[in-house]
Amino acid sequence: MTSFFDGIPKITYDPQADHGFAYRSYNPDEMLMGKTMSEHLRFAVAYWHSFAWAGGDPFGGQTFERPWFGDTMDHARTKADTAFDMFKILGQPYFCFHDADVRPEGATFAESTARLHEITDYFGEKMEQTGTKLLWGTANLFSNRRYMSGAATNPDPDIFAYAAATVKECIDVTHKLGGENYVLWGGREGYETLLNTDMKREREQAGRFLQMSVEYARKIGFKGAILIEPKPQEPTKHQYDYDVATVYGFLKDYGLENEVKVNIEQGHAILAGHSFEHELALASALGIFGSIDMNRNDYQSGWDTDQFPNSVPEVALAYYEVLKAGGFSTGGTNFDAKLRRQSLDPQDLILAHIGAMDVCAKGMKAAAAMLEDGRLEAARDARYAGWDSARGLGLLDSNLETINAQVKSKNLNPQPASGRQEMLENLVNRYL
Ligand code: XLS
Ligand code: NI
Ligand code: NI
Repeated sequence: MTSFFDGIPKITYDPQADHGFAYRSYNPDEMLMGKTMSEHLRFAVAYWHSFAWAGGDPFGGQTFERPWFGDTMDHARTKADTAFDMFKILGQPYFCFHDADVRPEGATFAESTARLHEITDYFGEKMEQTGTKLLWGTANLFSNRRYMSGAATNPDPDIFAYAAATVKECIDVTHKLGGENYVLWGGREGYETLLNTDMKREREQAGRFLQMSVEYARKIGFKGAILIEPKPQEPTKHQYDYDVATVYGFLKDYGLENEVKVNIEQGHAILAGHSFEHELALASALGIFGSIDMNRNDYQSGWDTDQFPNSVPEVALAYYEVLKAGGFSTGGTNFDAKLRRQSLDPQDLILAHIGAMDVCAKGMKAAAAMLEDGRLEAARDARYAGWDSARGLGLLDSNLETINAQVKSKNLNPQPASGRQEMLENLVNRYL
């Protein structure tokens, strides 16, 4: 153990604890609908926000002081040691990382790559010792200045090539560590101004880049899911992976709708003008639901503030859609969330995760109760019952002329029925 978390005990389920270092709702072994809570929720810690982010905002730089901040491989190992100490304390099953979070950038591509392989070998040993698994790996194709005009969508083919070469290495290390998914978030795949942008060309580059990534992952036998993470804007003014519907259209265009799924982030859904549950329900309806990033935005500032979840009703509605989609298979609940920049202390990092896991556990239990009760689904089924009748089923195979003749001959005069929204909302509130 490093000394960073000294004095902080291993967190266990203890609803009566008279201190903050206990789970009050998250009992990993508790059974719910035939699975343990740990299997339902599949929690992951995001390496970047917890261990690489220094507390900056647009008006000020670093507020956090961490012994692993620095650009040597020794720093990278101390960072890994501390990260795995935290994983042991929290006992969450998974973590996620980008290449740039875990190794210092080298002077050349070859040096960066060698460092990535070296540190991920070190991860491999630690994963074996602790039992922590990799939910997903990804490449950071947005922080370095070379990516200021995009990675796959860059006007310079050499930058496309550099990004493609980097993704190959990141898929390799994700595969090596038994990662269950590989994520692509198009951080700068979009534009700032149409005045200098050829949108048609950029979209085609992004489509081919994704095809190449899928081809390579399958070629090396990577069995995990490949996920796109939609986001409408930030950092670019307009991003091509705007939301689930846009991503689906893009996947169809490039023949990838059966190969690629989505990693849906709560805050990104809000930025796109949707609710989180809308994005989840749509992904499930389209057959591309993969995984979630469970971090919220500040509703007043309208920005991707990456806060830990703390609203049980919001989380419950999201997990209701996850359960209806059949639950997670390769996916899980990643906390792509960072502390507030005034939360300087080691204990803040632990408390943030404890709170988030408890909120998710409460939300998951409420969602399961809503589903098991069955009244919400029964009301929905009743609303569409006409479509299950012979007449409803026949209608979609008919045509306008036949339908027109039937409406006239039957003298049809349909009457509207109540949608019962308030009744359904009241029902939901009984479980929260
Ligand atoms: C940024 C994204 C990012 C991805 C991984 O807004 O959420 O953190 O999850 O690159
Ligand atoms: Ni985000
Ligand atoms: Ni994210």
